[in-house]
Order: sequence, then C-alpha cells, then structure tokens
Amino acid sequence: MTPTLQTLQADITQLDVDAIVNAANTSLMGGGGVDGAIHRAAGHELVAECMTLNGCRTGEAKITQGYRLKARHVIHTVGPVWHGGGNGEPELLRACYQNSLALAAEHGLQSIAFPCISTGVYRFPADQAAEIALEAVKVFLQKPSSIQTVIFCCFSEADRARYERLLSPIGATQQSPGQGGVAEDALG
Ligand code: AR6
Repeated sequence: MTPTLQTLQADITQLDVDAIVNAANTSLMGGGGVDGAIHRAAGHELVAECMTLNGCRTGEAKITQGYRLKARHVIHTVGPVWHGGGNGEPELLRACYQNSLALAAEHGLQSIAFPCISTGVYRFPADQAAEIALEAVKVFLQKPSSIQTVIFCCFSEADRARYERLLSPIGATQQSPGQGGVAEDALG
C-alpha cells in the first residue's frame, strides 16, 4: 500500500492516530506552545514518564505512551533554535523528522502526525521548515515501513496553505478547516 501524506488544520492533541509528535525542548519536562498543549491534554502521567527518559538532544526523538490523548503514543523531538541557518539548523530539523519516523516504524506504528516543528518559539522560517519537513518525510517513505499515513498538522491557516502548496504537485490528500473527523475517516 502506498503511504499517504495529508495536511490538516487542527489541534494536534485531538487527533486519533498512533503517534503525535511533540516539538519539545531538551529537558522533555514540558513548556509552552504545542508542548504545553500536549502535556495538558495527556495529563500528569506524561511528565512522569518523560522524567525517566533523561532528556533528548536536539534532532533526536523519544517515545512515550499517549495517556489521556486519543493518540496511542507521543514522539518527543527537539527542533533546533533558529540562529540564522549557519549552525546546522536545517540538518537538525531534518533529523527530527527522520528520527521520529524511524522510532514510529521501530514500534510498528502506522499513522503519525507532525506539528510544524521549530517554527514557533524557536523561530525557524516557516517556508524553509515546511520544505525540509516534506522532503524528509518523502525520503523516509521511499523505503517500506509500517507507516501508512503521515499528517502535517498545522495550527494556522497560513501553515496549512503553505503545506498544501508544497504537497499539491505530488497529489497528496488535502483537508480544509471545518472538515472535522476527516482525518479519522481517512485513517479508518
Ligand atoms: N496543535 C498543533 N500545532 C500547534 C499547537 C497545537 N495544539 N499549538 C501550537 N502549535 P512551538 P517550537 C504550533 O512554539 O518552535 C515549547 O515551549 C505552532 O503554531 O510549540 O519547536 C517547547 O517546550 C507552531 O507552528 O514549538 C520548546 O521550549 C508549531 O506548533 C519550544 O517551545 C511549533 O511551535 C519549542 O519551540
């Protein structure tokens, strides 16, 4: 079966997928943005499991249970802070996507949703980040794995439109705001 790429404008904490990816920091102890939202929605058991993981380096990924989330797992990855692009930021961002997908595949997961890693507090330019994200996912999916569905879960309409523009040439499934539940339908 050919894996599908989808773009969705949604709160990632609401998605019914095997794993949602968290744009965390190296402590894995929670924070603001999507990290804070995931920890709030998952409940205090999540931070308790995170405390056992000894943090996470930039570009790497670690997996936990999803606890009160609909998602069965959370894959925590740490994006680079943008310092102008000459400090390995593109490579580190690519590694976040590669390592998150590899971890999901190691666990036999089929569906995974990513937020726009590093593009909030960490200030990575959104256009470049989306290009890197899409390229990394496409390269990963060229080899057979358990992964059947990858969702780019955008919080803003601007991000959703950005991913749609990039995805259009490869015929990806695209979802609009207000089509709640479509992702779940698509994932069966
Ligand atoms: N669902 C989906 N996307 C979201 C949600 C949500 N509920 N909330 C925010 N976003 P950011 P970073 C989007 O700042 O830049 C934290 O404090 C948001 O619009 O969450 O990687 C961590 O602890 C943006 O597009 O992550 C770290 O210290 C994207 O998520 C630091 O921020 C990423 O924005 C990580 O910064």
